[in-house]
Amino acid sequence: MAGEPQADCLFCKIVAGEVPATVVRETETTVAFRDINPQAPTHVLIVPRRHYRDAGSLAAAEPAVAADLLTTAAAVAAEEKIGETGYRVVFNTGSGAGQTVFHTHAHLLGGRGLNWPPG
Ligand code: DGP
Repeated sequence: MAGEPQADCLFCKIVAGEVPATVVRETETTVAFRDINPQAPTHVLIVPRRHYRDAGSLAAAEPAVAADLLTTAAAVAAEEKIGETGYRVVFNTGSGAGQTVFHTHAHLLGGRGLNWPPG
């Protein structure tokens, strides 16, 4: 059921502490941890504690938590001191857009120049 932990979900397991991750920030509704395969000097994933498959599903069910993801991303960006040079927050949605883990997550990328448009 949407919102409930999924037994086969990697990010549910990270949220539960069952799979190790380098956690950089936790709030009541979100967990932020370093990506295992970083694409920039700062590459942090921000996930809701509750399970939704993508950003749109989360926003429809719990809009305040969707906003919390962005607030947490901004807080991590400030801690990592990437705010001045700029950073990117990305929600890959669907396998065609590169989504491989179907638990909502924002990618926070920064610490290097970022090209536009993305690939
Ligand atoms: P996406 O492709 O948008 O679904 O992003 C999934 C990201 O998750 C990808 O950048 C790699 C990261 N990732 C996959 N497995 C693990 C893991 O076990 N630990 C951590 N920290 N990140 C992972």
